[in-house]
Amino acid sequence: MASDLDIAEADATRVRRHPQVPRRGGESAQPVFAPSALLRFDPAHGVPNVVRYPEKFSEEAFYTVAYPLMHLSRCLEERLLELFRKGYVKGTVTISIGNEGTTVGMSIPLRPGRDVVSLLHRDFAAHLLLGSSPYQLACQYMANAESPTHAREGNVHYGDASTRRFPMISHLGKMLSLVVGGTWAARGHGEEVFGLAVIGDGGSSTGEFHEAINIASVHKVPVLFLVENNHYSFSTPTSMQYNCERLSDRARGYGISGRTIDGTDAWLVYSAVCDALDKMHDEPAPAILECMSIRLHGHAAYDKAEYISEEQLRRWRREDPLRKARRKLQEFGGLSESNVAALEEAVEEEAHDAVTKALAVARPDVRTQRLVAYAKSPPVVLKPVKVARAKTGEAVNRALDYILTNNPRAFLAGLDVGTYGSAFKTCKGLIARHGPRRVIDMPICESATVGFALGASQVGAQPIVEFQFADFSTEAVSQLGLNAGSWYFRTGCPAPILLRLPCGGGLTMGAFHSGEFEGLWTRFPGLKLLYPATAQETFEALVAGFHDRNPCLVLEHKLLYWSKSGPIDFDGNVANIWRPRRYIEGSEVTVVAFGAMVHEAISAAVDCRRSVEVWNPFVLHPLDVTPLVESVRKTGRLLVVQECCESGGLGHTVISQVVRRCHGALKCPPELIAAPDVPIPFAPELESHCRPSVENIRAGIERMYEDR
Ligand SMILES: Cc1ncc(C[n+]2csc(CCOP(=O)(O)OP(=O)(O)O)c2C)c(N)n1
Ligand SMILES: [Mg+2]
Repeated sequence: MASDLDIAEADATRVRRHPQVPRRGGESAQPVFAPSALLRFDPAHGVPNVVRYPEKFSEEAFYTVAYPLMHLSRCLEERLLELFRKGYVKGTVTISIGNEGTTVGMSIPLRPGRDVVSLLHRDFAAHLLLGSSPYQLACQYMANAESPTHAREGNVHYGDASTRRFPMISHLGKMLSLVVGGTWAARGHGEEVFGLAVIGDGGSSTGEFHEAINIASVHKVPVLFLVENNHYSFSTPTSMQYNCERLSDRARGYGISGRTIDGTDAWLVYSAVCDALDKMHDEPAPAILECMSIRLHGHAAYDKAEYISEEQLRRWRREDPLRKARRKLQEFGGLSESNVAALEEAVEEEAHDAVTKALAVARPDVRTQRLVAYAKSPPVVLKPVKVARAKTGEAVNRALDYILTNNPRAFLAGLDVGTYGSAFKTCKGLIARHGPRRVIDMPICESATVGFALGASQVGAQPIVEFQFADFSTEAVSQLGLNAGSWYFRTGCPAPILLRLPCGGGLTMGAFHSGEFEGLWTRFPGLKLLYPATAQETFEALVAGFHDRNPCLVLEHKLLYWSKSGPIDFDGNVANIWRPRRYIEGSEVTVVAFGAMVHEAISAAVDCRRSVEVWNPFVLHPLDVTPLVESVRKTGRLLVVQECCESGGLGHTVISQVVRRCHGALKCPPELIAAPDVPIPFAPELESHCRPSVENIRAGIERMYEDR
């Protein structure tokens, strides 16, 4: 056990002097200043050896770490800009020159691999502080064979998801909710962690900024929302961006604290971040810290910033955080000009070496690069489940209960899924059995809810998200389709999230509560999509989607919830779930249908003078049509039924994929039965006119026998 003396000593060292720092005025008494020791970037461990929270630097020691890093960042970025102009770096280069004070100050306290972080496009130095070497960053910008994203992403779209430094996507604001989810989940697992979510003055206008802060505040998640306010969003001045005095004023509206500081003063930023972490430590809650920063360049390499006056630029140059830090280093460290110059020379050499080494690396080789969108899922065998008869909605409830019972890190989030039991009552009783921490009523914010789930999935949680209606999943197109869908491809880390979409028409709910959207969601590589039609399939789809290591959407047709029932006999073999389903065997016509249309197709087939085979692909994405092709080779006729409008569904894809593989077997052109290309009408007469019916299907089958 530690003695009182040990504890007193430990307290005394909490505010630390860096061992390399010569004391004020003591330059000659110390060994020659050793900058390379301050900038040790070991690729194995990756992070510079600096004091992290809760330990704190003294101001004097702070600059010995901050200044070399700021200088290194600037040297590297200037070099990368030059390489962009020469064609070695592609894409958009948005550099952080002018923002080094904010980005270095904010990231020094954070614990790499522990705190959950999302950085922005002006945070180059923060990557250096949180685990990337100058060489790795140079390779990333050059998109070469050693790029840490395997050259799949470029420049600032970079991080390390495995160490909780989530890589930004272009869509500003979208990363904020991931930090909230990751921090929430890690703390739920008993970890003492904080989140840092960085955003610009422009990005603060996005809906996700509001959604993410709101969730964090409701759930008391200690995330610091740090706004890098550099007065411009590309060319748009802040006067055209918002109408409050300070962006930190918005904190009041969320019931949290907010503060605005000078972001060109690295020590001030560092101290403010440490203060915020202290507060969050005592009482977990988010906060907004607005750092008034500057941009000493155009928005990106191509932008000459002609919209900023010379006078303004002159003022900003006087505020250059690097020059300020240099002065402080000299003032506090008592370093002579030659000491500082030696330090800078060593830093410049470090930057030069990294870039030179990266320039020598080969280009990525298309023959060896495996461009894979999906994470592999190991085979899982689970407890079997047998239920004599269950309604489809009950199958949902049983599957969710089964998942939550057997997976302590699983949680369900959605609108009204708690006490109310969700809009269609499929979640009834789950909150009573599993508690409010695992069955969570979310605010209305579909995009941030998906982001929250994605972030949580990165720290070992197993999220299930219910969209109240599939129609509202359109709110999360960028978050789910672009961010979650490409996550594995970009980061190499799986993103296991189960997403439930109660969908479909027939309930007289009109254009905004009746959609299916299978055509939309199959647009995104990296997502999986299942569409069950029976109680058994529904149970299986949810279990399979949950155990998959990719974001997996399950379409649940609302009409089937309480109108159709059947047995559930799950043998526990998850791998076996991922296959198309055949309901009726036949020899003359292959009918392919999804969701509720399966039941219409079966009715049409049963009472038909032709021998009809009915299939459901079940896994709509990625689609494997092999069994359908075999069926069409046998029957020579293909008819696809989809509930949604002709141009919005998957029918054309099924037809094209099948026909491309067996067109020689076809006895007549394939048929597609779909709703007309109009929004789903409200009145029952109009809706049922649009929805494909048993009669439509039967007529479609007969058309295939007509002499055309
Ligand atoms: C949602 C979205 N719309 C448009 C863009 C294009 N874009 C990239 S950076 C940028 C300006 C961002 O301004 P700000 O948030 O203030 O950050 P700064 O560039 O000033 O650091 C814009 C409009 C984007 N990335 N995301
Ligand atoms: Mg800005």
